[in-house]
Order: sequence, then structure tokens, then C-alpha cells
Amino acid sequence: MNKTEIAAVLTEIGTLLELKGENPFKIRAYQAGARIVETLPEEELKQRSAAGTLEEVKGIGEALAQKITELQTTGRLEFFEKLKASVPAGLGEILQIPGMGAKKTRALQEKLGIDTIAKLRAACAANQVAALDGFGEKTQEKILAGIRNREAYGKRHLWQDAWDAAAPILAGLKKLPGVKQVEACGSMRRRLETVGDLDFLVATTEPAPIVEWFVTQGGVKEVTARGESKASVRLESGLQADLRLVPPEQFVFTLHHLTGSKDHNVQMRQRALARGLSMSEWGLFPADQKHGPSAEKPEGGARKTDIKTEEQLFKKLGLAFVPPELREGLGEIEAAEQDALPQLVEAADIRGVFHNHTTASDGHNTLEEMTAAAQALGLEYLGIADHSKSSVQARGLTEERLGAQIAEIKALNASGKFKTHVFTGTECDILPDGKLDFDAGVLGQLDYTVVSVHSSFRQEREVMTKRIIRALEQPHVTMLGHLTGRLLLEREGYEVDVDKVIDAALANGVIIELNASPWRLDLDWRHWRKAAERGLLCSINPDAHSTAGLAHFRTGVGAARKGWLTKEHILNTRPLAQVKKWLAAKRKGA
Ligand code: DGT
Ligand code: CA
Ligand code: CA
Ligand code: ZN
Repeated sequence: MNKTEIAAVLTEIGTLLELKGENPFKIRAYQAGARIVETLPEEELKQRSAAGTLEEVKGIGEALAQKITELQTTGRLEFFEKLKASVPAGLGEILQIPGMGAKKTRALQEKLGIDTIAKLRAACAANQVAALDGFGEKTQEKILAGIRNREAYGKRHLWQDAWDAAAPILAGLKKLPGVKQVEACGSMRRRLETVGDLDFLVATTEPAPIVEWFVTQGGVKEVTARGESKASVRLESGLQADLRLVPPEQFVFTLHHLTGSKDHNVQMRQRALARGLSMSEWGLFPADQKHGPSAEKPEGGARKTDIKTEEQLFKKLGLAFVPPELREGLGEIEAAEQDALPQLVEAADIRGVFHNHTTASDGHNTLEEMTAAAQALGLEYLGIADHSKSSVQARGLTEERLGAQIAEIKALNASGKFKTHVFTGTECDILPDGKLDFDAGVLGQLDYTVVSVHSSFRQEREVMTKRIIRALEQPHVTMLGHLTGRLLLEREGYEVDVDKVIDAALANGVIIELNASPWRLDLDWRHWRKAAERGLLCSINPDAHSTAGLAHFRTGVGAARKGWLTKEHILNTRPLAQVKKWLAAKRKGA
């Protein structure tokens, strides 16, 4: 196990002990242990664990050292397995409802015997929860809303999770004999931020063994449908996956159909009809001809075999190729007709990434580890932006600690240890009144400043809008972080007038980030086309809290493509020298 995984186990042990009402000192020892493990360089952890010298690290006692070593060497921990088995799984689910902590969860179990979500819902409905000490009407309402959200959101999945589930299935299908072509279609291919189900499409003349592989592969929990040329399964993660199998000459038509979106498909069909053609998943035929699964082989007209690629399919209808990300029925067909589609940004265009955290605040990896990872990704520059002092829970930096970090980064750059240049920065809190957490003198020492809202989420729309605009008007502000604060499938963004904030960003020459974290993708792609047309500059920021998180810029590129963005719209597609110049000019104007 690596240190991030070990730290996660220690944190979970702390939570489980809390749920059991154990001694607070013991609980704190595990929480602190997790933190210490994270701040140790990976190599040191390995060496100390092998040499038995973990106890020399401040804050790690004998019991903790033994557990870390067991996790490090075997990847398992018996103590943890037993502990997990002794706590009802429903308590863990209750704990995930926003506003529920271990204390409240335990109180519900002790006083009302609640250990599942279903029991909790019933108790709320019977007004029993509101009557408990420390709960009340408001808390009960919030819990009920949390349960409702959970049910609504439970039906969809983050794009990233869907992709992680789809990638091995795609690879497995590709390797099977008789598979001529394969693609994951639907919202996954369109890179929608959340995905309802997976839609795999295979071109083959021999579907039976492929269906057999699909329904018996590892990770399948349940086979929900099975036919000669289609199958559906539910995966362990809860995701539903559909498989369609078609003869090779039909592939391109079904590919286009299954990619969607519905709105795009409807518009394409209308366009085909206006040209005397009928378009469907089966092919493109003269409109007066019968076709489909029950029809005889269609004759004449646009024969299926004339068209083998989506480029050719679009061309047949007088259109330029529309990238899947744009197929939302939002004007892409009109633009394709005029050959006016944008040259969309690609992952390979990204030269560096801003807004990343280290162990100095709430990140899981050290500055050097983050820099090494950025270099391994081929990035020319890495922008660090740890939290500021008011974000206490995220261990935000004081002015003094920030000063030390600036010195550390400058020394690292000067050492020439890495090819990747590191920019000094901060993710500075926008305080409830719109003032910034650091004054101009402090911000003036940094290469760049991201400003974000991390508190008082429930302000009135007008108050929140004014608050953010006030922040954007301060000198030294380079970019606005996660504009709405939404967490996909978890919580809505705060009430804010996005258009007014965009106006203010434009007026003040401030960048708005496209936060590329798979949980955020904020600002949403639906705003970007118009904003970019007005001249707003974007930065695709992974908001990485670990080395693995850096690669999330690719997920952000997907969202940027959905927002019709080209590389010209995005700061971090520019080479290092140009970015340095841009940031310097911005500082000078401050
Ligand atoms: P999802 O799964 O909810 O995230 O969204 P999609 O877009 O993947 O939708 P899904 O899985 O229901 O169907 C895949 C594609 O098949 C969809 O994007 C377009 C096409 N499709 C499905 N049903 C219809 C329909 O009733 N009419 C048309 N025109 N196309 C459809
Ligand atoms: Ca789907
Ligand atoms: Ca589907
Ligand atoms: Zn943030």
C-alpha cells in the first residue's frame, strides 16, 4: 500500500472508533497518524517500515507503527477488518449524509436504534429525530433533504467513476476474437459530467461468445438482460452497462445513434428527412423505404456500405464532423453546416497546471512529490495554491507559513532538481464580506492568487454575488476558484448570479477556472461558450490534493471541449515563458 491508501485506512479506523464511542485520545491518535503518514515522503515511509524505525517519527507510537508496517507490507490489516465487521454498514452510510457527524450518528443509534438509512427516514417522518437533544426541526429537515438527494443522485455516477469502470471493459472487449470495432457511446463518449449508464457497442459477425464474455466478466453483480445481439449487466459499483452487437457495416450508424444525445439525434433525423433520407441506428435510407430489424435488406439509395466513418456520415448530410462532446443539440449542427465548429482544445495542449495543494495544507503529497509527478506527466509548470489561514479545517497557511513555502519553492526551482517550474501561489479565502484572507502585501509576493469561497455558503444570492465581485476587484487576484462551489451528486452550488460574476471577471481581467476535479467541473461547461466568446480567459485547474489528482486536468479538458473552448481560450495551454509574462503583467497592473 502507498501512503495515501494507508492514511485512508487510519482515518477510517478513527471514524469507526468514533462510531463505537471509543476513547477520544485513541481516536485522535489515528487521525493524527493518518496526517503524519501523509506528510512523510513515500521513500522514507518504506525504509522506516522495513527497518522498524517508524516509532522514531514524532506522533507514531508502537501500536500505530505496527499497524502501518502491516498495511505497508501486506496491504491488509486484521485489526481494521475486524473493526469494520463490528460496526453496522448502515452507520457508515448515515455518516455520509451532509451534516451528520459520528456523534450524531451514534446518538441516533443509541437512543432510537437507527442503523440504516431506511430506519432514519422513518424516524424523521415520525418526528422522532427532531425531538432528540441536539437535533431539532431544522436538523431533521436537513437529514430528510440529504436522504432525498442521495436517492436522486444515486441513479447517476461521476463521469470519472464511469470511465474507470468502462476502461477495463473496453480493453477486454477489444482483445476478444471476432471484435472488429468497439466503442463506449452515450453520455460517457459525450463526456457529460455525470453518466446514467454505460453503452458499449461492438461490430462483429459472431456475437454469441462476446455476449458470453460480457455477462461473465469479473465485476458483474447481476445480469439484467441477455439476448442474441444485446446484453445488460449491473456492475459491483452499481453502474448499469449495456452492450449492443451489430454487423460491421451497421456499426457507424449505431455508433452515432447510441452516442446521442437524443436532442442531437432528433435534429440529425430532421435534417436527413429534409434531404429525402431516413436516418436511424440501422442506416441511412431513402425516406420512402421500409427499414429496420424487420425489414428486408434495403435496396438502392444510400447503401449502408457507402458510409464507414462518422466523418462520412456527417458529410452525407452536408456537415463537418461534429466531435461527440458537442452533440447536445445546442447549435452544433448549424455550426457544422457553416464549417464554423471550433478547433477544440485537446489534453496534449495542456502545458502546466495551476491550483494544486500539498501537505502544507490539505494535500496528501509533499511539494517535491507533486513536482516529480507533474514532471512525469510532462508538464512545464506546476502552480501550488494551498489554502489560506481562515480555512482552518484544511489547515490553511498563515502569512508566516506561506512565506516559508515561497522560500521553499524558490529554492526548489533554483536547485534545478526538476525540469518542471513551480509557481508560488495561494488559494485565498474570500471572506463572508468579500474581503480577502491575505492583504495585498502578502499576495504581492506570489506569482499568482486563486480566490475561492469556502464558508458562509448560504448567503442570499445578491450578497454572495457582491461578495465574489468585491473579491475580483482586489488587486493581485489572478483567478476565481470553483465559482459555484457545487459538488456533483452531493450538493448544489451556492446561490450566485454567474453572469454578473463573469461580467466582473471580464472587467477586472481575472481568469475564471474550470475546476477539473471530477467532483466539481465548475464553472459548468454550459456557461463557457458564451463567456469565452465575450473574451473570458479560462484556466483548467485540477485542484489536485494528491499526485494522482494532477491527471484530472484531462477530465477538465473534456468539460472544456463541451464548452466549445479552443486552446486560445485557456491560459495553461501557453508555454512557460508566455505564462510568466502574463502573470508578471497582471502583477504589474495591481
Ligand atoms: P445517460 O445514460 O442517462 O447518462 O445518457 P445517454 O445519453 O447515454 O442515454 P441512454 O443511455 O439512455 O441512451 C444512449 C443514446 O441512445 C442516447 O444518447 C441517444 C440514443 N437514444 C436513446 N433513446 C433514444 C430515443 O428515444 N430517441 C433518440 N433519438 N435517441 C435515443
Ligand atoms: Ca448511457
Ligand atoms: Ca443505455
Ligand atoms: Zn477550494
